[in-house]
Amino acid sequence: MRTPTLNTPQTKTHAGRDVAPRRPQAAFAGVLALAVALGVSELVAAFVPGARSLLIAVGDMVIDLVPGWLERAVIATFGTADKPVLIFSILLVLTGIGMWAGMLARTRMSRGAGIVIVIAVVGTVAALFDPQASTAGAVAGGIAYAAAGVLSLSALLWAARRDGRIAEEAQRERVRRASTPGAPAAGTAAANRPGPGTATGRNFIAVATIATTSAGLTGMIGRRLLDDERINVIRRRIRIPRPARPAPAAPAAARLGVSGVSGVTPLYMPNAGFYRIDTALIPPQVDPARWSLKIKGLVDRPLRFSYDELMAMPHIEADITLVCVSNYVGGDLIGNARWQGVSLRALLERAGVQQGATQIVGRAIDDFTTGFPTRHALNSDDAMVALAMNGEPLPIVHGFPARLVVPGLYGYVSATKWLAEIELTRWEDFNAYWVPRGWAKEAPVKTQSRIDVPRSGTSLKAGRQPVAGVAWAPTRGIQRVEVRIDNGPWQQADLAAAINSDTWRQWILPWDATPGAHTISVRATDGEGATQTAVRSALQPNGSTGHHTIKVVAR
Ligand SMILES: Nc1nc2c(c(=O)[nH]1)N[C@H]1C(S)=C(S)[C@@H](COP(=O)(O)O)O[C@H]1N2
Ligand SMILES: [Mo]
Repeated sequence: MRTPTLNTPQTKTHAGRDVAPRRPQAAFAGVLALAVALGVSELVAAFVPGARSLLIAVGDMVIDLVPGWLERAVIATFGTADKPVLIFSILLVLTGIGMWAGMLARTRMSRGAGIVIVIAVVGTVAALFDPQASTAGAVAGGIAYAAAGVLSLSALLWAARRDGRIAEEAQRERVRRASTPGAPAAGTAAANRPGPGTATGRNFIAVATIATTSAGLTGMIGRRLLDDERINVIRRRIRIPRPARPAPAAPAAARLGVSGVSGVTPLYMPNAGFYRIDTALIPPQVDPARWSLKIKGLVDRPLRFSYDELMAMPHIEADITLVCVSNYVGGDLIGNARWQGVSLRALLERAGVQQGATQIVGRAIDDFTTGFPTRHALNSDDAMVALAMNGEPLPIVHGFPARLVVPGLYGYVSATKWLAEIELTRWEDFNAYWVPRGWAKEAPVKTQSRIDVPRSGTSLKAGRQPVAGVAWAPTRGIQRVEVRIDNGPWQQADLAAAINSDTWRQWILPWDATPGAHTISVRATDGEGATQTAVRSALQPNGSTGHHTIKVVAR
């Protein structure tokens, strides 16, 4: 029987050939290479002006391309977790692609590299469509991504091959020794059993560790820098001037400061707890020094204001409740705040609104748009370009440095955050972001009421129990709130004093809870005498209707 030794021609040829890495190892290398590339892209996005994080750019593109119904379905399913869900999905897809790239690169490096480059191109194209990116920045980000991905993929596979060769030599060495008398014969299972050398070798572990560390570090550092640190520092230094027209202090009676009524929504929602809804995957980071607000379109004098100019103008202050059209009955996509800024009417008067300018379009830095009838601005003392919210500069997520706030209109048609332009146009000449996605073009906030105490689905002590909550009908005000227990009569609740007709109003009804299960409903009547309908309607196209109804058990 012929004994293979290191000297046989057969093994020489074999030793000369490259040993392909094992499949799982190659797949892992592909995933890791994409991770390194992503980390580098985050870092470039943080340091190169006009560059975008590839992940964010692709995510934003997905949000933009996804049909409106799907976007809403995702928001309905995942709520405000929609963004993490999107990022997670993209990462999942990238993991799959990374495994594929690694497997291809196992036998042909150029194929694996090709896939990395294709991803870089997709990311670059996504960034090029991003109004917040520059061409040079987008391309620089793409090149950095491709280079980092291809380099780390080759390094990882090189290390794996090297480990493979070392393992193979060790194997031959064992086989050679095995051919000595007393050892298992060559070709038997014992001789061919893979030795420890064929497990993931030292070189691969070393390179993979370096790759993992650098992916983690660059990704984390980049993300930290991107995540509003720089702009937040600027923002925190800004001092808000005293408003020329301050809002009157809310009457003490506007708060249900009744002891024992915990869980009632605060009259002013603190900024940190204020709901956030927008299409931006990461909130635009706007440096106020490089920002300006344009007023253009059908105006006599197109204008442009710097941040400092707006801060130096006379400010108004107003309490306005902001509501999202996607707030289902009983939902919490609503908040009340004290806003401060420049009167929208005053700005429009300076620009000179022309005849026929029936629509005001608010365009954001990220190209999101809102649109509403011009009369809402001209008829309102409180509609404004807001610069401050509850006494501080607008938080970044709420539109820093400036946003629109218009009483009585759902946010999606009016409350443009990260405002860049106000354009006057004709009603029929422009449809804002959500309109072609199936939402109403005109969207006044519907009269609604909500039970905050007790919480639905809870059990409580039988006996005296307050039922309390909020009701709103911005611009019309709340005239009456009624509560119905089980199938009893509608009972009138006590109303806290109103701040003004644009804000929500707290209400309370003392209730003698009898033991057992109960259903509690609420309905409000607005300042014009119209009572909320019981008919349940979908969110689309212009906001839900129906009574908020909860179930509790008293023991
Ligand atoms: N730039 C921008 N502004 C935007 C949006 C957006 O997606 N992008 N969403 C609007 C919607 S739908 C609502 S309800 C309000 C929410 O404002 P908030 O996040 O400050 O509560 O912002 C509006 N302004
Ligand atoms: Mo909204």
